[in-house]
Amino acid sequence: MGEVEEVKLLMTGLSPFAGRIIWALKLKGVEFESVEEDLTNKSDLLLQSNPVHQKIPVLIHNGKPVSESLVIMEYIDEVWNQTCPLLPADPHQRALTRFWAKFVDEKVTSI
Ligand SMILES: N[C@@H](CCC(=O)N[C@@H](CS)C(=O)NCC(=O)O)C(=O)O
Repeated sequence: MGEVEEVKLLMTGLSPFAGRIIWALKLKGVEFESVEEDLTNKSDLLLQSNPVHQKIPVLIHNGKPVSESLVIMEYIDEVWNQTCPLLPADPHQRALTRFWAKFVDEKVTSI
């Protein structure tokens, strides 16, 4: 992409949901700014960017927020599509990947 991009990630260092976004951005070679959130005292930026869940991670790309880590992963894959695809090309393999990602998330959050 030619234009200057602003990519900001609202996160905490311990969050596995934020961790997967950092992993994806690094794999794609996308430069980004990490903004560490205090979840006991959420910033106005977080509350405005993710008013529904008020959770990290939130990716803010050129001022536009995207929430929910699996949604963010697919956004990253669609925007920075020149390198290192995150999902397989085959539709059935993609479906299986999404199935297991959802399964893991449901297990992690049900602990
Ligand atoms: N389904 C969300 C889960 C994100 C999540 O649970 N984030 C936690 C930190 S690991 C959070 O922000 N918790 C703050 C709260 O629940 O108020 C995703 O995949 O992004």
